[in-house]
Amino acid sequence: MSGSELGGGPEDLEPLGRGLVDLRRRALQELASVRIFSDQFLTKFLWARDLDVELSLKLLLNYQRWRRESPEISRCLSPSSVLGLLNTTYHAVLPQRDHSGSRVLIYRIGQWDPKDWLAFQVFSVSLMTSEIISMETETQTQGLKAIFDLQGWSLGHALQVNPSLARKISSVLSDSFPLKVRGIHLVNEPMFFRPVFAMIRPFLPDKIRKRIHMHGADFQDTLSDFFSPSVLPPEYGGEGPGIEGVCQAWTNQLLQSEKLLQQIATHPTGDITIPPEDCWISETVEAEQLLEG
Ligand code: VIV
Repeated sequence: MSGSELGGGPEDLEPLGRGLVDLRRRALQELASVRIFSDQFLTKFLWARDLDVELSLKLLLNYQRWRRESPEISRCLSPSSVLGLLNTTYHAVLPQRDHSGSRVLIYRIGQWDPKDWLAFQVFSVSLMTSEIISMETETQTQGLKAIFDLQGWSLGHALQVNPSLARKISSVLSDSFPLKVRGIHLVNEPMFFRPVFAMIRPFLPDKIRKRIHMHGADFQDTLSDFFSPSVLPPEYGGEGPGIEGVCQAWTNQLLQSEKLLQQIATHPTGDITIPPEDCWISETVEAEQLLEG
């Protein structure tokens, strides 16, 4: 018997709708101080876990915990504060998705001068981009692929990636941010990047490990097995728009999102469709309610 024959009841809703009902109930149970979650917000967690409610709930709880435990990154989402880094053409989201609809991100680690920018500031760039692209419906279902160009990786970079930061990197890659990581491609990685990778790898689940590809210096031969030339900039063996232009365009996109990112950073749950004061019961409000009641 199909749901529509039964009439009424949540079994009538389509899978996403049913997931929303269940996830909201479970999430409000687990997070006692939160009063409300929007459909828009919960949808990100459901798609990131293919509508599995228990896995989505775990991801939502991990996201909340990650934000709490990494305030130096999660509370400082301000593109203008890292404009100097962005202007070095460190990062871009390519204008075109790949053949499967995944977003394609490029990080040019060599553009990051570790004397000028601390690792948590560099990390915040990734978090800002992640927050923005995770609002896109197609990205929610098709995920992302990231290319890391490690040309210029130095001891100065390596020294900034301590075990605590390595843990934070592996957390967001595996189960603390509502985005499907469909591929990580390292290009131009030098030999002495290996010890840093060895610090991150043990914390990654097998599923993600299998999606990490090391292409080395001859990356042009193998990167094209994963990305069609029409998508990639010429600097990465493609025929798309050049890297400088795409970095500048994404920097502009980030700058235009300054207010939005600021809201996310200061919001108690990150669900900015709900006004912060309506979203959770703070201890002071609870105390006031007790007095009133
Ligand atoms: O931030 O889906 C040692 C991805 C990344 C994210 C976030 C999300 C995400 C794929 C990362 C990748 C980059 C937030 C949601 C982990 C930030 C990294 C910042 C540090 C400071 C860069 C240092 C260089 C790394 C290079 C290799 C990293 C790969 C093994 C991922």
